[in-house]
Amino acid sequence: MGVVNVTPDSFSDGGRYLDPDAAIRHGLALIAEGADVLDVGGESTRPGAEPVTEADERARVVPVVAALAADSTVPVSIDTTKATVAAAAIEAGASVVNDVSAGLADPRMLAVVGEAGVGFVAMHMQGEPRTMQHDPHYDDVVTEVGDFLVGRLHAARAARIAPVALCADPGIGFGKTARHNLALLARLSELVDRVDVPVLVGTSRKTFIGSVLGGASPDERDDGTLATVVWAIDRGAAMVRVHAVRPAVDAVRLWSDMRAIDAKAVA
Ligand code: PMM
Repeated sequence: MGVVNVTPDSFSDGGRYLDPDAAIRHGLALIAEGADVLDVGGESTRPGAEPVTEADERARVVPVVAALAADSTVPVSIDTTKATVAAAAIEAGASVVNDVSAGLADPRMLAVVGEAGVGFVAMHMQGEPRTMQHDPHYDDVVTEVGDFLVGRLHAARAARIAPVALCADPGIGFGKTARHNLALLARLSELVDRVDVPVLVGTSRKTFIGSVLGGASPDERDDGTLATVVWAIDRGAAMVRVHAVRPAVDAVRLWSDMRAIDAKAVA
């Protein structure tokens, strides 16, 4: 899943693709690099981000979703917590709604997705973006994130979202310390086994990678991101959400060939 942020303030690429034409060109470039899904977002969810109005968010994403859905063969996902933005993006051609609040931020979200018959990504977050990094706490992060996701998937099914249209995401960096994120990745197989839907993992350029690497800036985190991409896929993730698509595609291709070869049969 390639990230297309149409925002002035996302932590890793804010402002680069605020112009719709630049965002569309970027999305098409990510497809050429091998993206299987494009995730278009118009509201930054970085820690401390201020909310945007529904009208502003819609104006940012709809032209980009419409152009990418018309010009490309890959599904377009809309990264939003607002049901009206999701509905407008679906109308413009989005076939997946990626909601970092798993349908909790807007009481109409699950119904909009269920009625439209599109895909839904339910992500775990503790708190809300403005304050989520103020001292996040868990007794057992992996169990609690798993409990949350199981509950939200149940709510999604109750809203008539088809079981095959669902995806779950542990929400790396959303109300979690670096150790929480590392624990979620270390025990990712447990989550994959618990939720009976494909798991999406988004580690790309996140702060915990900078922390492990001694303060690397977002632009310096793509190499570290790759280690987490290969790890997540190896532990059963069905999809990874990344900014730099080509290196991730190459790394997963190598992982796949190493895994497939019958080494004992090679002389
Ligand atoms: N991360 C961000 C935004 N949306 N959606 C899902 N499902 N999972 C994520 O990990 C996720 C997301 C924040 O990253 P960005 O600002 O680089 O888009």
